[in-house]
Amino acid sequence: MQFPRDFLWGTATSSYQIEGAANEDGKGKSIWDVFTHAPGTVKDRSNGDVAIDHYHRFREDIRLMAKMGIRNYRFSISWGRILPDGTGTVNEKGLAFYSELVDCLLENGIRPFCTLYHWDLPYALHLRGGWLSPDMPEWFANYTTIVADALGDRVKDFITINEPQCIIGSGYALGVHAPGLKCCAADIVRAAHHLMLAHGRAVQVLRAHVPGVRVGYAPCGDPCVPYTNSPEDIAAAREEYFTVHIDEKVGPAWNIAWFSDPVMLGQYPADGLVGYEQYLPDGWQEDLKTIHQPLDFYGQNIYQGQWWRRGADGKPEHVRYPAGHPHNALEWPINEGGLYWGPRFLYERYHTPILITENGMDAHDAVSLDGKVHDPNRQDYMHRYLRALGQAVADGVPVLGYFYWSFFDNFEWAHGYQERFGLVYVNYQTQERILKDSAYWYQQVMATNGENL
Ligand code: IFM
Repeated sequence: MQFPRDFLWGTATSSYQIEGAANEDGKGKSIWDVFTHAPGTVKDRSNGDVAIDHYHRFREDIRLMAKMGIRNYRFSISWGRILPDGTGTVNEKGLAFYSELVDCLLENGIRPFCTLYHWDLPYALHLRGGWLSPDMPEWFANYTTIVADALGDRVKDFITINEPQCIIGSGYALGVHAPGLKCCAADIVRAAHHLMLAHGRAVQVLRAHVPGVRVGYAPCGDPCVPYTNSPEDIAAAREEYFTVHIDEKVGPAWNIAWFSDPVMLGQYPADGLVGYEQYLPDGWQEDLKTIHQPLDFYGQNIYQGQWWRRGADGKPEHVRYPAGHPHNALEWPINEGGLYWGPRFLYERYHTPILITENGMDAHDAVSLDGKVHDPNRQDYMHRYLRALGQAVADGVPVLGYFYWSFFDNFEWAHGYQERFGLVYVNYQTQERILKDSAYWYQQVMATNGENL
């Protein structure tokens, strides 16, 4: 497959999932520190207190990345390491950690991509209302200013918020992620609006404080994949992908258009407004000007895909997977069409270059008798998905890069440590790292710029 010469091959992680050192060097508690210690929140009763101890091992971890040929690395910052109370006094040790991390990446020839928010909200801000508070956009802008001023001389690539749908959907609607709330649709709409306003404020801050910055957003959601390549099915899948269904229980929590149209087009989708305009805070139309900031790339996390076709009644119709359809360890169906149609539909709608900020496969990996970790399913998954992405590129979709989730096995939120997404196996007792077969395979993909796919 042919990928652009400057295609960004990379891997991604997030702070709470790898760092550990939950209570060290002045870090404040995040909502995940509190949530994981409450009974019944995590499947294997684990938490991120130690995780893979990256906080103490980052130098060797980065050397491992460099050895593998990784040239682009997406990490996130723990807001509470820098501002233990979310606002107010800066914890210099927390800032120093990220500054050293960035230096180490650059020394190893790795370009840092910094995500400002990957779910670990300072608990102190949650107690002040969290995403339900209209003050969140300014708290986030203040935090962004501190990060931009500290790292912006070396980091030029920023992602504001990771998976807004998951933050609101899992954390505020279903209550399965921190902070564990089950809000009504009115509060969900309000929290989502504050989140998008926070994104817009962060972009303004980054542009003002970081010369030469490139900035994007990283939403998620399963692409609708046409069941056949007929024009009818393609149109039905596109229509469904961007439709907002009115749901009085979870509101627009999982929707693509609701979370991306305001950011990318400066307007809420009209079909969503029919049900949800009543819940938007006063002044929402004015806020759209702040929410809608020009972006350098549109990031998207894509793992799965759902089949859709044109039904006999003329409406989009969901096509269920047959028995035995392949899926990952979390039961997510494998459908590589998502990495073709997702970028294609998103580019058609938002006219902004696409960056695949996450894609990956989790499995029940284990160390074999030969001491290696053989993960042919992950390799096959990546091969299929990357071929689909290469086809999107060949068909004219500007895709800037691909970040595999995740470099390491790590803490998978409410699922704990049972399922593994990494290219690098981690023994959670000894903290030993072992490159899986897929890591060696991905090394070749990166080295040949995808020509071996
Ligand atoms: O581990 C998560 C990550 O934090 C956000 N995107 C999906 C990944 C796999 O579930």
